[in-house]
Amino acid sequence: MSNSTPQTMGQQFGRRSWAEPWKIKMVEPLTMVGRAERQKALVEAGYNTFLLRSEEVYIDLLTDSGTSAMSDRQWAGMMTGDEAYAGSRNYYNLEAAIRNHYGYRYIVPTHQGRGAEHLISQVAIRRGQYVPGNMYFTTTRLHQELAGGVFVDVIVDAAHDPADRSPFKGDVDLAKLERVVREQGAANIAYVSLAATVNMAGGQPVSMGNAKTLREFCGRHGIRLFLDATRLVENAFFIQEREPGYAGKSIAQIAREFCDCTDGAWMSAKKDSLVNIGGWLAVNDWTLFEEIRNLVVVYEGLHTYGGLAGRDMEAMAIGIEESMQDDHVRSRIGQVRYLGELLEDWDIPMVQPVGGHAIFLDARAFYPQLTQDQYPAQTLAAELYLDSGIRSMERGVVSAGRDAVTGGHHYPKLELTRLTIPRRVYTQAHMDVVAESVKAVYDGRAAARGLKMVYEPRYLRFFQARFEPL
Ligand code: P70
Repeated sequence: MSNSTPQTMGQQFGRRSWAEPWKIKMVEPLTMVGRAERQKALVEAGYNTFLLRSEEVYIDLLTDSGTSAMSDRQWAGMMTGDEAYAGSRNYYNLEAAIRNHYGYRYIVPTHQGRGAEHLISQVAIRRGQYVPGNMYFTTTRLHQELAGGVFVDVIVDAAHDPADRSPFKGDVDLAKLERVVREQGAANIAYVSLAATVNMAGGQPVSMGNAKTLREFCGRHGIRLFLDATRLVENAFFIQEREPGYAGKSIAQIAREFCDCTDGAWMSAKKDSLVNIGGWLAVNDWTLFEEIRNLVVVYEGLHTYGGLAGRDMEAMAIGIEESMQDDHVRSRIGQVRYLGELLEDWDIPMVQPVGGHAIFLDARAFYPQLTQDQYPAQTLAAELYLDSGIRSMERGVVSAGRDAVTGGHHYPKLELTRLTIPRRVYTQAHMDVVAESVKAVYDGRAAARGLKMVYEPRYLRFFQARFEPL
Protein backbone atom coordinates (compact mmCIF):
# COMPACT_ATOMS: atom_id res chain seq x y z
CA MET A 1 0.00 0.00 0.00
CA SER A 2 1.48 3.36 -0.92
CA ASN A 3 1.74 6.10 1.64
CA SER A 4 -0.70 8.32 -0.24
CA THR A 5 -3.57 5.91 0.56
CA PRO A 6 -5.49 7.26 3.56
CA GLN A 7 -5.04 4.52 6.14
CA THR A 8 -7.09 5.49 9.17
CA MET A 9 -10.03 7.77 9.80
CA GLY A 10 -7.72 9.74 12.06
CA GLN A 11 -5.35 10.35 9.18
CA GLN A 12 -8.15 11.37 6.84
CA PHE A 13 -9.74 13.87 9.19
CA GLY A 14 -6.99 14.70 11.65
CA ARG A 15 -8.94 12.98 14.42
CA ARG A 16 -7.26 11.34 17.37
CA SER A 17 -9.18 8.07 17.21
CA TRP A 18 -7.49 5.04 15.77
CA ALA A 19 -8.39 1.40 15.21
CA GLU A 20 -6.96 -1.88 13.96
CA PRO A 21 -7.12 -2.29 10.15
CA TRP A 22 -9.07 -5.59 10.43
CA LYS A 23 -12.14 -7.10 12.03
CA ILE A 24 -12.51 -10.49 13.72
CA LYS A 25 -14.17 -13.34 11.81
CA MET A 26 -13.40 -16.32 14.05
CA VAL A 27 -12.89 -16.46 17.79
CA GLU A 28 -11.13 -18.89 20.12
CA PRO A 29 -12.33 -18.99 23.73
CA LEU A 30 -9.75 -18.27 26.41
CA THR A 31 -9.34 -20.51 29.43
CA MET A 32 -9.01 -19.11 32.92
CA VAL A 33 -7.92 -21.10 35.95
CA GLY A 34 -8.05 -20.07 39.63
CA ARG A 35 -5.11 -19.09 41.79
CA ALA A 36 -4.83 -22.45 43.58
CA GLU A 37 -4.63 -24.23 40.21
CA ARG A 38 -2.08 -21.73 38.96
CA GLN A 39 0.06 -22.36 42.02
CA LYS A 40 -0.11 -26.11 41.38
CA ALA A 41 0.62 -25.70 37.67
CA LEU A 42 3.64 -23.53 38.43
CA VAL A 43 5.15 -26.14 40.76
CA GLU A 44 4.53 -28.87 38.18
CA ALA A 45 6.20 -26.70 35.54
CA GLY A 46 9.29 -26.24 37.70
CA TYR A 47 8.67 -22.46 37.76
CA ASN A 48 9.45 -22.37 34.04
CA THR A 49 6.76 -20.80 31.85
CA PHE A 50 7.93 -22.93 28.87
CA LEU A 51 6.75 -26.00 30.79
CA LEU A 52 3.19 -24.81 31.44
CA ARG A 53 0.37 -26.30 29.40
CA SER A 54 -1.23 -23.60 27.29
CA GLU A 55 -4.63 -24.53 28.75
CA GLU A 56 -3.32 -23.33 32.12
CA VAL A 57 -2.57 -19.92 30.60
CA TYR A 58 -5.02 -17.00 30.34
CA ILE A 59 -3.23 -14.43 28.16
CA ASP A 60 -0.25 -15.98 26.40
CA LEU A 61 2.60 -13.51 25.95
CA LEU A 62 5.34 -16.14 25.91
CA THR A 63 6.27 -15.32 22.35
CA ASP A 64 5.19 -13.69 19.09
CA SER A 65 6.62 -16.71 17.25
CA GLY A 66 4.08 -18.76 15.33
CA THR A 67 1.31 -17.35 17.52
CA SER A 68 -0.14 -14.76 15.14
CA ALA A 69 -3.61 -14.92 13.59
CA MET A 70 -3.67 -15.64 9.87
CA SER A 71 -5.96 -13.65 7.59
CA ASP A 72 -8.87 -15.01 5.55
CA ARG A 73 -6.64 -14.73 2.48
CA GLN A 74 -3.95 -16.84 4.13
CA TRP A 75 -6.48 -19.51 5.16
CA ALA A 76 -7.85 -19.54 1.62
CA GLY A 77 -4.27 -19.94 0.39
CA MET A 78 -3.87 -23.00 2.61
CA MET A 79 -6.57 -24.71 0.54
CA THR A 80 -4.53 -24.19 -2.61
CA GLY A 81 -1.60 -26.20 -1.25
CA ASP A 82 0.13 -28.16 -3.99
CA GLU A 83 1.45 -31.09 -1.96
CA ALA A 84 3.96 -32.31 -4.50
CA TYR A 85 7.27 -33.60 -3.22
CA ALA A 86 9.16 -31.57 -5.81
CA GLY A 87 8.51 -28.25 -7.51
CA SER A 88 5.26 -27.33 -5.75
CA ARG A 89 3.67 -24.21 -7.23
CA ASN A 90 3.50 -22.76 -3.71
CA TYR A 91 7.29 -22.85 -3.58
CA TYR A 92 7.45 -20.64 -6.68
CA ASN A 93 4.94 -18.22 -5.14
CA LEU A 94 7.10 -18.06 -2.02
CA GLU A 95 10.25 -17.54 -4.04
CA ALA A 96 8.58 -14.67 -5.92
CA ALA A 97 7.39 -13.02 -2.69
CA ILE A 98 10.86 -13.21 -1.11
CA ARG A 99 12.58 -11.95 -4.28
CA ASN A 100 10.09 -9.12 -4.56
CA HIS A 101 10.16 -7.93 -0.94
CA TYR A 102 13.59 -8.99 0.36
CA GLY A 103 15.38 -8.86 -2.97
CA TYR A 104 17.69 -11.88 -2.63
CA ARG A 105 18.40 -14.09 -5.63
CA TYR A 106 18.55 -17.65 -4.31
CA ILE A 107 16.23 -19.12 -1.70
CA VAL A 108 15.62 -22.32 0.22
CA PRO A 109 12.64 -22.77 2.55
CA THR A 110 13.34 -24.20 6.02
CA HIS A 111 11.05 -25.55 8.73
CA GLN A 112 11.72 -22.42 10.84
CA GLY A 113 14.42 -19.87 11.63
CA ARG A 114 16.86 -22.16 13.39
CA GLY A 115 16.87 -24.55 10.42
CA ALA A 116 18.15 -21.65 8.32
CA GLU A 117 20.63 -20.63 11.05
CA HIS A 118 22.00 -24.15 11.05
CA LEU A 119 22.55 -24.13 7.27
CA ILE A 120 24.19 -20.70 7.06
CA SER A 121 26.44 -21.48 10.03
CA GLN A 122 27.58 -24.78 8.50
CA VAL A 123 28.37 -23.30 5.08
CA ALA A 124 29.79 -19.91 6.08
CA ILE A 125 31.85 -20.57 9.25
CA ARG A 126 35.19 -22.33 9.41
CA ARG A 127 36.25 -23.72 12.80
CA GLY A 128 37.92 -21.02 14.90
CA GLN A 129 36.54 -18.07 12.89
CA TYR A 130 34.92 -15.09 14.62
CA VAL A 131 31.33 -13.97 14.08
CA PRO A 132 30.75 -10.38 15.21
CA GLY A 133 27.10 -9.53 15.75
CA ASN A 134 24.75 -6.92 17.22
CA MET A 135 24.06 -8.84 20.44
CA TYR A 136 23.65 -12.57 20.68
CA PHE A 137 20.44 -14.42 20.02
CA THR A 138 20.13 -17.80 21.73
CA THR A 139 19.61 -20.12 18.75
CA THR A 140 21.71 -18.00 16.37
CA ARG A 141 24.76 -18.06 18.65
CA LEU A 142 24.39 -21.75 19.43
CA HIS A 143 24.44 -22.68 15.73
CA GLN A 144 27.43 -20.41 15.19
CA GLU A 145 29.23 -22.12 18.08
CA LEU A 146 28.28 -25.62 16.97
CA ALA A 147 29.87 -24.78 13.60
CA GLY A 148 33.08 -23.86 15.44
CA GLY A 149 32.58 -20.09 15.38
CA VAL A 150 33.25 -17.63 18.19
CA PHE A 151 30.52 -15.01 18.62
CA VAL A 152 31.65 -11.47 19.54
CA ASP A 153 29.13 -8.83 20.62
CA VAL A 154 29.71 -5.54 18.76
CA ILE A 155 26.43 -3.76 19.49
CA VAL A 156 26.49 -0.14 20.75
CA ASP A 157 26.84 0.21 24.55
CA ALA A 158 23.41 1.88 24.80
CA ALA A 159 21.81 -1.49 23.98
CA HIS A 160 22.90 -2.86 27.35
CA ASP A 161 21.28 -0.02 29.30
CA PRO A 162 17.48 -0.36 29.71
CA ALA A 163 17.07 3.34 30.58
CA ASP A 164 18.97 4.72 27.56
CA ARG A 165 16.39 6.15 25.14
CA SER A 166 18.55 6.31 22.01
CA PRO A 167 16.48 5.76 18.85
CA PHE A 168 18.67 3.03 17.28
CA LYS A 169 19.93 0.84 20.09
CA GLY A 170 20.37 -2.07 17.67
CA ASP A 171 23.21 -0.40 15.75
CA VAL A 172 26.62 -2.03 15.43
CA ASP A 173 29.41 -0.01 17.07
CA LEU A 174 31.85 0.37 14.18
CA ALA A 175 34.79 0.96 16.53
CA LYS A 176 34.12 -2.40 18.23
CA LEU A 177 33.80 -4.14 14.87
CA GLU A 178 36.97 -2.52 13.55
CA ARG A 179 38.86 -3.71 16.63
CA VAL A 180 37.78 -7.33 16.10
CA VAL A 181 38.77 -7.18 12.43
CA ARG A 182 42.11 -5.56 13.24
CA GLU A 183 42.95 -8.04 16.02
CA GLN A 184 41.79 -11.23 14.27
CA GLY A 185 42.36 -10.28 10.62
CA ALA A 186 39.59 -10.12 8.02
CA ALA A 187 40.27 -13.70 6.90
CA ASN A 188 39.32 -14.94 10.36
CA ILE A 189 35.92 -13.26 10.30
CA ALA A 190 33.26 -15.65 9.00
CA TYR A 191 30.70 -12.89 8.43
CA VAL A 192 29.00 -10.07 10.26
CA SER A 193 25.75 -11.26 11.83
CA LEU A 194 23.26 -8.39 11.79
CA ALA A 195 19.81 -8.76 13.38
CA ALA A 196 17.04 -6.24 12.69
CA THR A 197 15.41 -5.68 15.13
CA VAL A 198 17.51 -6.93 18.07
CA ASN A 199 15.38 -9.29 20.11
CA MET A 200 17.50 -9.61 23.26
CA ALA A 201 18.03 -5.84 23.48
CA GLY A 202 14.26 -5.30 23.66
CA GLY A 203 13.28 -5.31 19.98
CA GLN A 204 15.53 -2.33 19.26
CA PRO A 205 16.07 -1.20 15.66
CA VAL A 206 19.15 -0.79 13.45
CA SER A 207 19.31 2.46 11.48
CA MET A 208 19.59 2.51 7.69
CA GLY A 209 22.67 4.67 8.17
CA ASN A 210 24.29 1.88 10.17
CA ALA A 211 23.36 -0.75 7.55
CA LYS A 212 24.92 1.39 4.81
CA THR A 213 28.08 1.99 6.82
CA LEU A 214 28.35 -1.74 7.46
CA ARG A 215 27.89 -2.45 3.76
CA GLU A 216 30.76 -0.14 2.97
CA PHE A 217 32.97 -1.48 5.78
CA CYS A 218 32.36 -5.14 4.92
CA GLY A 219 32.88 -4.49 1.21
CA ARG A 220 36.20 -2.80 1.93
CA HIS A 221 37.42 -5.74 4.04
CA GLY A 222 35.96 -8.53 1.89
CA ILE A 223 33.69 -9.71 4.74
CA ARG A 224 30.15 -10.91 4.11
CA LEU A 225 27.20 -9.27 5.83
CA PHE A 226 24.27 -11.54 6.65
CA LEU A 227 20.97 -10.40 8.08
CA ASP A 228 18.61 -12.01 10.56
CA ALA A 229 15.44 -10.70 8.88
CA THR A 230 13.04 -12.20 11.44
CA ARG A 231 11.61 -8.81 12.50
CA LEU A 232 12.90 -6.60 9.65
CA VAL A 233 9.42 -5.25 8.93
CA GLU A 234 9.25 -3.84 12.47
CA ASN A 235 12.74 -2.42 12.03
CA ALA A 236 11.57 -0.66 8.86
CA PHE A 237 8.77 1.01 10.81
CA PHE A 238 11.27 2.58 13.22
CA ILE A 239 13.41 3.81 10.31
CA GLN A 240 10.31 5.37 8.73
CA GLU A 241 9.44 7.04 12.00
CA ARG A 242 12.85 8.09 13.31
CA GLU A 243 15.44 8.41 10.54
CA PRO A 244 15.63 11.61 8.50
CA GLY A 245 14.61 11.11 4.87
CA TYR A 246 12.43 8.01 5.40
CA ALA A 247 9.07 9.42 6.48
CA GLY A 248 7.85 9.47 2.86
CA LYS A 249 8.94 5.91 2.01
CA SER A 250 6.77 2.84 2.53
CA ILE A 251 7.68 -0.02 4.88
CA ALA A 252 8.16 -2.24 1.82
CA GLN A 253 10.56 0.23 0.20
CA ILE A 254 12.57 0.61 3.39
CA ALA A 255 12.75 -3.15 4.04
CA ARG A 256 14.03 -3.71 0.50
CA GLU A 257 16.60 -0.92 0.77
CA PHE A 258 17.85 -2.46 4.01
CA CYS A 259 18.21 -5.95 2.50
CA ASP A 260 20.09 -4.46 -0.43
CA CYS A 261 22.89 -3.59 2.02
CA THR A 262 23.40 -7.28 2.84
CA ASP A 263 24.63 -10.45 1.11
CA GLY A 264 21.88 -12.74 2.34
CA ALA A 265 19.47 -13.41 5.18
CA TRP A 266 17.90 -16.06 7.35
CA MET A 267 14.33 -15.76 8.46
CA SER A 268 11.95 -17.10 11.05
CA ALA A 269 8.72 -16.39 9.16
CA LYS A 270 6.82 -17.22 12.37
CA LYS A 271 7.24 -13.58 13.38
CA ASP A 272 6.92 -10.80 10.77
CA SER A 273 5.38 -13.02 8.09
CA LEU A 274 2.25 -13.93 10.05
CA VAL A 275 2.46 -17.72 9.79
CA ASN A 276 2.40 -20.46 12.39
CA ILE A 277 5.41 -22.29 10.95
CA GLY A 278 8.14 -21.68 8.39
CA GLY A 279 11.39 -19.95 7.55
CA TRP A 280 13.91 -19.51 4.78
CA LEU A 281 17.51 -18.82 3.90
CA ALA A 282 18.46 -16.61 0.97
CA VAL A 283 21.76 -15.45 -0.51
CA ASN A 284 22.95 -13.62 -3.61
CA ASP A 285 26.08 -15.68 -4.23
CA TRP A 286 25.58 -18.72 -6.45
CA THR A 287 28.52 -20.75 -5.12
CA LEU A 288 27.35 -20.33 -1.54
CA PHE A 289 23.82 -21.19 -2.62
CA GLU A 290 25.00 -24.43 -4.20
CA GLU A 291 26.38 -25.54 -0.84
CA ILE A 292 23.18 -24.51 0.94
CA ARG A 293 20.98 -26.27 -1.58
CA ASN A 294 23.04 -29.39 -1.12
CA LEU A 295 22.93 -29.28 2.69
CA VAL A 296 19.20 -28.50 2.92
CA VAL A 297 18.33 -31.96 1.60
CA VAL A 298 20.27 -33.50 4.48
CA TYR A 299 18.60 -31.61 7.31
CA GLU A 300 15.31 -30.05 6.14
CA GLY A 301 13.97 -31.61 2.94
CA LEU A 302 14.17 -31.09 -0.81
CA HIS A 303 15.19 -27.52 -1.77
CA THR A 304 11.65 -26.75 -2.99
CA TYR A 305 9.95 -27.53 0.34
CA GLY A 306 12.59 -27.47 3.11
CA GLY A 307 10.46 -29.23 5.73
CA LEU A 308 7.22 -27.40 4.92
CA ALA A 309 3.94 -28.47 3.37
CA GLY A 310 2.88 -26.70 0.17
CA ARG A 311 0.05 -25.02 2.08
CA ASP A 312 2.53 -23.61 4.62
CA MET A 313 4.57 -22.04 1.83
CA GLU A 314 1.44 -20.48 0.33
CA ALA A 315 0.41 -18.98 3.69
CA MET A 316 3.92 -17.58 4.02
CA ALA A 317 3.92 -16.05 0.53
CA ILE A 318 0.65 -14.26 1.31
CA GLY A 319 1.82 -13.38 4.83
CA ILE A 320 4.92 -11.68 3.42
CA GLU A 321 2.72 -9.37 1.31
CA GLU A 322 0.41 -8.57 4.24
CA SER A 323 3.29 -7.99 6.65
CA MET A 324 4.71 -5.20 4.50
CA GLN A 325 1.55 -3.06 4.58
CA ASP A 326 2.06 0.20 6.43
CA ASP A 327 -1.22 0.18 8.32
CA HIS A 328 -0.62 -3.38 9.54
CA VAL A 329 2.80 -2.54 10.97
CA ARG A 330 1.57 0.70 12.53
CA SER A 331 -1.25 -1.16 14.24
CA ARG A 332 1.00 -3.97 15.43
CA ILE A 333 3.62 -1.71 16.98
CA GLY A 334 0.90 0.66 18.16
CA GLN A 335 -0.55 -2.09 20.34
CA VAL A 336 2.83 -2.83 21.92
CA ARG A 337 3.20 0.88 22.61
CA TYR A 338 -0.27 1.13 24.12
CA LEU A 339 0.74 -1.42 26.74
CA GLY A 340 4.05 0.39 27.22
CA GLU A 341 2.30 3.69 27.87
CA LEU A 342 0.00 2.17 30.49
CA LEU A 343 3.02 0.75 32.31
CA GLU A 344 5.01 3.95 31.99
CA ASP A 345 2.19 5.89 33.65
CA TRP A 346 2.72 3.64 36.67
CA ASP A 347 6.52 4.03 36.58
CA ILE A 348 7.06 0.32 35.94
CA PRO A 349 10.76 -0.24 35.08
CA MET A 350 11.24 -1.54 31.52
CA VAL A 351 13.49 -1.23 28.49
CA GLN A 352 13.14 2.16 26.81
CA PRO A 353 12.22 3.08 24.20
CA VAL A 354 9.59 0.35 23.77
CA GLY A 355 10.60 -1.90 20.85
CA GLY A 356 8.66 -3.62 18.10
CA HIS A 357 7.39 -6.93 19.43
CA ALA A 358 7.31 -6.84 23.21
CA ILE A 359 7.58 -5.02 26.51
CA PHE A 360 10.74 -6.03 28.34
CA LEU A 361 10.35 -5.54 32.09
CA ASP A 362 13.55 -4.70 33.93
CA ALA A 363 13.67 -7.47 36.53
CA ARG A 364 16.80 -6.08 38.24
CA ALA A 365 14.90 -2.88 38.96
CA PHE A 366 11.86 -4.88 40.15
CA TYR A 367 13.92 -6.96 42.56
CA PRO A 368 17.06 -5.14 43.75
CA GLN A 369 17.12 -7.60 46.68
CA LEU A 370 17.98 -10.51 44.30
CA THR A 371 21.36 -11.29 42.73
CA GLN A 372 21.47 -12.69 39.20
CA ASP A 373 22.17 -16.13 40.70
CA GLN A 374 18.68 -15.95 42.19
CA TYR A 375 17.17 -15.49 38.71
CA PRO A 376 15.18 -12.25 39.03
CA ALA A 377 13.64 -12.41 35.54
CA GLN A 378 12.61 -16.05 35.96
CA THR A 379 11.09 -15.05 39.32
CA LEU A 380 9.15 -12.20 37.73
CA ALA A 381 7.75 -14.49 35.01
CA ALA A 382 6.58 -16.92 37.71
CA GLU A 383 5.00 -14.12 39.80
CA LEU A 384 3.10 -12.77 36.79
CA TYR A 385 1.69 -16.17 36.00
CA LEU A 386 0.67 -16.66 39.60
CA ASP A 387 -1.05 -13.28 39.73
CA SER A 388 -3.20 -13.54 36.62
CA GLY A 389 -2.34 -16.51 34.41
CA ILE A 390 -0.33 -14.28 32.04
CA ARG A 391 2.58 -16.13 30.50
CA SER A 392 5.81 -14.25 29.81
CA MET A 393 9.40 -15.34 29.11
CA GLU A 394 12.70 -15.00 30.96
CA ARG A 395 15.37 -13.13 28.98
CA GLY A 396 18.23 -12.86 31.45
CA VAL A 397 20.90 -15.05 32.95
CA VAL A 398 19.01 -18.30 32.29
CA SER A 399 18.62 -17.46 28.58
CA ALA A 400 22.24 -16.32 28.30
CA GLY A 401 23.46 -19.83 29.19
CA ARG A 402 27.06 -20.81 29.80
CA ASP A 403 30.32 -19.74 28.17
CA ALA A 404 31.31 -22.32 25.53
CA VAL A 405 34.95 -22.26 26.72
CA THR A 406 34.93 -21.71 30.51
CA GLY A 407 31.58 -23.36 31.27
CA GLY A 408 30.64 -20.54 33.67
CA HIS A 409 27.35 -18.62 33.48
CA HIS A 410 27.15 -15.69 31.09
CA TYR A 411 25.97 -12.75 33.22
CA PRO A 412 24.19 -10.38 30.80
CA LYS A 413 23.67 -6.78 31.86
CA LEU A 414 20.06 -7.08 30.80
CA GLU A 415 17.94 -9.18 33.15
CA LEU A 416 14.54 -8.94 31.50
CA THR A 417 11.10 -10.52 31.49
CA ARG A 418 9.44 -10.30 28.09
CA LEU A 419 5.74 -9.67 27.50
CA THR A 420 5.57 -10.59 23.83
CA ILE A 421 2.56 -9.53 21.80
CA PRO A 422 1.31 -11.93 19.10
CA ARG A 423 0.15 -10.19 15.91
CA ARG A 424 -3.60 -9.64 15.33
CA VAL A 425 -4.57 -11.87 18.29
CA TYR A 426 -5.35 -9.85 21.42
CA THR A 427 -7.39 -6.67 21.84
CA GLN A 428 -6.72 -3.45 23.69
CA ALA A 429 -8.84 -4.77 26.59
CA HIS A 430 -6.40 -7.67 27.01
CA MET A 431 -3.59 -5.12 27.22
CA ASP A 432 -5.45 -3.37 30.06
CA VAL A 433 -5.66 -6.67 31.98
CA VAL A 434 -1.94 -7.29 31.44
CA ALA A 435 -0.99 -3.81 32.63
CA GLU A 436 -3.00 -4.17 35.85
CA SER A 437 -1.39 -7.52 36.60
CA VAL A 438 2.12 -6.15 36.06
CA LYS A 439 1.23 -3.29 38.42
CA ALA A 440 0.01 -5.74 41.09
CA VAL A 441 3.23 -7.77 40.84
CA TYR A 442 5.28 -4.57 41.00
CA ASP A 443 3.43 -3.47 44.12
CA GLY A 444 4.25 -6.84 45.75
CA ARG A 445 7.91 -6.78 44.66
CA ALA A 446 9.42 -6.53 48.16
CA ALA A 447 8.22 -10.05 49.06
CA ALA A 448 10.05 -11.82 46.18
CA ARG A 449 12.65 -14.37 47.30
CA GLY A 450 14.07 -15.71 44.03
CA LEU A 451 14.65 -19.21 42.68
CA LYS A 452 17.34 -21.88 42.43
CA MET A 453 17.91 -24.03 39.35
CA VAL A 454 17.46 -27.72 40.09
CA TYR A 455 17.68 -29.13 36.56
CA GLU A 456 19.76 -27.73 33.71
CA PRO A 457 19.77 -29.15 30.17
CA ARG A 458 22.92 -28.86 28.06
CA TYR A 459 21.63 -26.76 25.15
CA LEU A 460 19.31 -23.72 25.28
CA ARG A 461 18.67 -24.46 28.94
CA PHE A 462 15.90 -21.87 29.37
CA PHE A 463 13.47 -24.07 27.41
CA GLN A 464 13.50 -27.01 29.82
CA ALA A 465 15.28 -25.94 33.04
CA ARG A 466 13.48 -26.49 36.36
CA PHE A 467 13.52 -24.29 39.44
CA GLU A 468 12.42 -24.25 43.06
CA PRO A 469 11.71 -21.28 45.32
CA LEU A 470 14.45 -20.14 47.68
C1 P70 B 1 11.13 -15.81 20.21
C2 P70 B 1 11.42 -16.81 19.09
C3 P70 B 1 13.15 -16.89 17.41
C4 P70 B 1 14.22 -16.26 16.64
C5 P70 B 1 14.47 -14.87 16.76
C6 P70 B 1 15.50 -14.29 16.03
C7 P70 B 1 15.80 -12.84 16.12
C8 P70 B 1 16.04 -16.37 15.08
C9 P70 B 1 15.02 -17.01 15.80
C10 P70 B 1 14.85 -18.51 15.64
C11 P70 B 1 11.44 -18.25 19.56
C12 P70 B 1 12.47 -18.50 20.58
C13 P70 B 1 13.72 -18.96 20.23
C14 P70 B 1 14.69 -19.15 21.18
C15 P70 B 1 14.40 -18.85 22.51
C16 P70 B 1 13.14 -18.44 22.87
C17 P70 B 1 12.19 -18.26 21.92
N1 P70 B 1 12.60 -16.36 18.41
N2 P70 B 1 16.25 -15.06 15.22
O1 P70 B 1 10.22 -16.11 20.99
O2 P70 B 1 13.72 -18.77 14.90
O3 P70 B 1 12.22 -19.97 16.52
O4 P70 B 1 11.78 -19.98 14.05
O5 P70 B 1 13.68 -21.25 14.98
O6 P70 B 1 13.73 -14.10 17.57
O7 P70 B 1 11.76 -14.76 20.27
P1 P70 B 1 12.79 -20.05 15.13
